[in-house]
Amino acid sequence: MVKCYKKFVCLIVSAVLVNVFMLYSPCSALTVELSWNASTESTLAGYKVYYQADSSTLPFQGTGALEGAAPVDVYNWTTATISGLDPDRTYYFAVTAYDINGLESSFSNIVTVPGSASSAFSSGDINADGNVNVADALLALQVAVGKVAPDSGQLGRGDVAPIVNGTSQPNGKIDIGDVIVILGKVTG
Ligand SMILES: [Ca+2]
Ligand SMILES: [Ca+2]
Repeated sequence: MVKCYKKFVCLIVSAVLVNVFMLYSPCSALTVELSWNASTESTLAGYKVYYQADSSTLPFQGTGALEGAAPVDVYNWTTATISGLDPDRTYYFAVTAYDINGLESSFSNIVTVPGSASSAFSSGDINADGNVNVADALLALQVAVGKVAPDSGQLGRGDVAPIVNGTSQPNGKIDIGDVIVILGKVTG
C-alpha cells in the first residue's frame, strides 16, 4: 500500500500542471476555469480542487464558491470551474489526484489568480501615499522580518515578488524578495 502511494505521488507531481483561465461574469463574481494533464496512474479515481483566498499556505481551505468549500471533488474530469468568487481577492488553487483506495497525491503546482484590487495596486506603494520610496521598502522589510503584520491592503500593494519572466507574480506574502523588488524601484 505504501509503495503504491509513493508511486502515485510521483506520477501526479509530474503530471498535474494546472492552467487557468479567468472569466468575469456581468454580476462581477469571479469564475476561474482550471485544467490539468491527466494522471496516467491506472488506479486513478478522480481529482480534488483546492482553493483559498488571500493565503498561499497549503492545504487550501477556501469557502464561498458556488461549487462548495475546498476541496471540490471533480471526479475524473481534468477541468474544473470554480465560480462565485470575490474578484477583489487573490485566490490560490491546487489540485490533487486520488486513487481507487482513496489515497490522495500531494498537491500540484499552485496557481495564483490575483484579485483585481491587489493587481491594480501591487506597485510596492505599501503605505498608499502615491509614491514608491524608501519608506515603503522599510515597511516591507519590517513585514518580511515579522515586526509588522500587514493588513490585506498593505499585503496587496506590497506583494510584488517574485518576478517571473518580467512580470510580477504575487505569492500571497511579503518577504525579502519583495523588499528587494521595492528597493529596486526606489533606486531606479
Ligand atoms: Ca509609498
Ligand atoms: Ca511576495
